[in-house]
Amino acid sequence: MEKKINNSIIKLIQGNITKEEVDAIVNAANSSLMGGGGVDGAIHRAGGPAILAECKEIRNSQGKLSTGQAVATTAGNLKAKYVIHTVGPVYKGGHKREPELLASCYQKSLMIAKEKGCKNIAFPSISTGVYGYPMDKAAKIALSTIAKFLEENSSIFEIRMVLFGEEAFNVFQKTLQEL
Ligand code: AR6
Repeated sequence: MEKKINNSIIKLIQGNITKEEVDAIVNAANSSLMGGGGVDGAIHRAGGPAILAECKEIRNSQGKLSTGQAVATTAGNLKAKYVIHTVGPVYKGGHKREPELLASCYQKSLMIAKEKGCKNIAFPSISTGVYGYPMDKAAKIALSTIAKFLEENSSIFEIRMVLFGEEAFNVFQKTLQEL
């Protein structure tokens, strides 16, 4: 399933994000930047120690990464040039600025990818695992933020949302159809 916006395309893919061959892979990290489970664990395992080494340097120079912010590192052994680490909000009912912070993750990651000259980028569904964001609400925010970026910027040509499992894929598909 895909949707064209200007000269760019949003693609929905069901699979494992570490297998994507794109310029940038986005990681659903935590503020420590020291790795974790879910996508974060999978990216560090597949990408090797070079990613954590650079995360440590960033941590030492800038401190923790705030929720809604993003930062790029090498992609190590992954078939990408960069991993863009972003920290999604923990879902606490939706009234603690979660929607705005989740939108910021997509927006900031896309701005970094643009600055780095990336032509394509793969996102996981940020915050919808350990951080508990309801998939339907997260899908609306993810896809509308990406669409807005593509309406305003023409430098990134392909944005892939890589969904883990059929349920997530179906929710994103329905949301993209309604966009
Ligand atoms: N490829 C694509 N999607 C995946 C993969 C994968 N390999 N693995 C999981 N998902 P999560 P969060 C989906 O928990 O909610 C970590 O410990 C998963 O099904 O990875 O932002 C970090 O260190 C879910 O839909 O990220 C943080 O502490 C989505 O990716 C914390 O989890 C996000 O799930 C961040 O939690």
